[in-house]
Amino acid sequence: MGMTIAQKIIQSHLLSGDMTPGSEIGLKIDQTLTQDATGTMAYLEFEAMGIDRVRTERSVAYIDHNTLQCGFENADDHRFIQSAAEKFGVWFSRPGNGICHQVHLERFGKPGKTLIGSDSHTPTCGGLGMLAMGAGGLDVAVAMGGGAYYITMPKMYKVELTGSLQPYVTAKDVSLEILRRLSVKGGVGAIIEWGGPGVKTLSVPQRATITNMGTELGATTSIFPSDEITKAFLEAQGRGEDYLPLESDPDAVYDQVIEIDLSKVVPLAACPHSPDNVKPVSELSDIKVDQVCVGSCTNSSLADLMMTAAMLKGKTVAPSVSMSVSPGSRQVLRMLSDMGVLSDILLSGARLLECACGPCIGMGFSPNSSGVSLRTFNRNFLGRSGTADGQVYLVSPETAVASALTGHITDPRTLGEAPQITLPAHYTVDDSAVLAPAPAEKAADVAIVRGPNIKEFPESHPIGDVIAAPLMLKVGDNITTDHIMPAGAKILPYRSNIPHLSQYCFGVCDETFPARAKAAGQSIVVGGSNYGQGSSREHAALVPLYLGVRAVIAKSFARIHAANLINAGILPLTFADPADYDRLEQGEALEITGIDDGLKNGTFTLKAGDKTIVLTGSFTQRQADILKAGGLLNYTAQKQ
Ligand code: MIC
Ligand code: SF4
Repeated sequence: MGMTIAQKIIQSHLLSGDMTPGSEIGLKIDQTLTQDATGTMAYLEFEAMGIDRVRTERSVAYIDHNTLQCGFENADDHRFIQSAAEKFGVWFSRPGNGICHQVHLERFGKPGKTLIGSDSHTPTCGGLGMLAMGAGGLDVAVAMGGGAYYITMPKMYKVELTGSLQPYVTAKDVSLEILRRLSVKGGVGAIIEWGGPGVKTLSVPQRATITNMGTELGATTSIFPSDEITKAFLEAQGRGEDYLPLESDPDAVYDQVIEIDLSKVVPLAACPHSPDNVKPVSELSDIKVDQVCVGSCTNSSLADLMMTAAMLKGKTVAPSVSMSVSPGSRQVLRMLSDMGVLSDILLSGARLLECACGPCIGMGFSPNSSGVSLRTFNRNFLGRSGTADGQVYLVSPETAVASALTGHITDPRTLGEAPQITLPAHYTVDDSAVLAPAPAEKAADVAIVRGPNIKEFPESHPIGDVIAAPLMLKVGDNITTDHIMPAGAKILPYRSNIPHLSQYCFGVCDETFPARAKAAGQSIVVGGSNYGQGSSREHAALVPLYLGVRAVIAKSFARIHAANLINAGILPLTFADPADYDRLEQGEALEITGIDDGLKNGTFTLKAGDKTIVLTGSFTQRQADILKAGGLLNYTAQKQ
């Protein structure tokens, strides 16, 4: 039987397991990336594992999230990561060099290789034909040490593209179209492969926008073939030698095939507060816009910003709109400047922000009270912008600029002819902001610089046969990691200080949770379906662990979060009958019994008063051993 692109890469990297969907496989990881908001923890974990140097082909540490330095905390973390990278053999991308996914795509991603990153949008490099996945920091630390990365063998979905995009319709609209069709749960347990004749009409940056936003479908990852367009991109980046052609076999079998005719896609917007709440832009034209932000790892490539500049040229942003532009990398910024088009952005009244995540993660540029913000980003979860009642819409750069000019949501096709963008044959390459690690023989001399904001890990406990604890919080469907552990400029500086972070845990749902959980000592959280969607942040497991959460019971879990819970030693269980969710009430005393047997046979018993409820959880021997050891760090230490 023929193979899909992903199956080919998996097969060539398989360290354990068999490739039957649903079973656990261990993969050899060629490259890793970290960013600063998750990286501090990842390098502390790597250090705790006692390994001297990374054993990957390439590991890169980026500083791109926590770049507002309103105190010593972020600056200290940057220094910590820089020194850890130097010592452990990791390349260090300095603050200001750009967003991890954009820079990795430009400079390091390679077709046919595996990449994991402590950031959920790591699939961006799938645009180059790489098997790239988001993971918790601890999983990245293990992979840096040469250990396997374990996932459940995914199903294979194919999106068959035909036709080509109409003027002013973009790869972002394609991402929104698939979110409209499949929802934020539609890709769970699957790898989404993009193919068909329409693929040849999409550049690598366009493909990367699509694989980036595949994360919002809950997919394990998304991937494009590696073809002559990939080759041209790599050559233009001065690294033609990294090219490897890759395509699926003609008789490859997919579990689901979705067809999209690119010529029928229209400008779309994801309305508040979910990336799958998608409507045509043309139906939203009554909505007044207060803020417009162009940037983020989804839409900050040179092509995106050349289009932004061309549309702004000679015009001014409407007086009622505040607009920002954040280039994805220093390469993008430099080339805009060298081409002379940066001034078209500046003269329009847009504010130029640094090459970083910025407003996407609430790191500045929050909207006004109840303000409508149009963003070219990938997530519009409630409160993520930093303004609790901000109304965030996700759109393409073209729709964003058209709306910035008119002051209301505007279909760019109403502006007349679209500017033609011609990408340069060569990108200007300057890797001087990526610092090489110390050579192995000098590594011992490098001292790790640690600031006072770095606090100890929360203590995890081996799972026993019974967990008896109150139901401390009951939440609904699609709870994101931004609900569990919010981000934003005020909280992000404390990513290496779990006790401090804990005050904000579940703050979006119930501000009283941290104090109640701490007072109770031990507790259980109950959620609906797709619990923990969104970010890869392991803080959404480590902070509940610190507050005494011993188990989470949900209708279903998002992939990375479930792995993070197990790694932290928290038991993630699902309802055998989802209707039982309605039988539980916040505050009641719960007892999960038969855990020892359940870890083997997948069935657990929950008692709540006189109710008996069946819970399920299928754990591999490895996962059961991690839970029994009290988390992955303890398990790894015990194995050494
Ligand atoms: C995000 O987009 O939510 C983040 C911030 O990049 C996260 C990582 C984090 O929480 O640090 C992600 O996507 O994994
Ligand atoms: Fe940064 Fe936003 Fe991309 Fe996350 S989604 S990596 S915060 S730009």
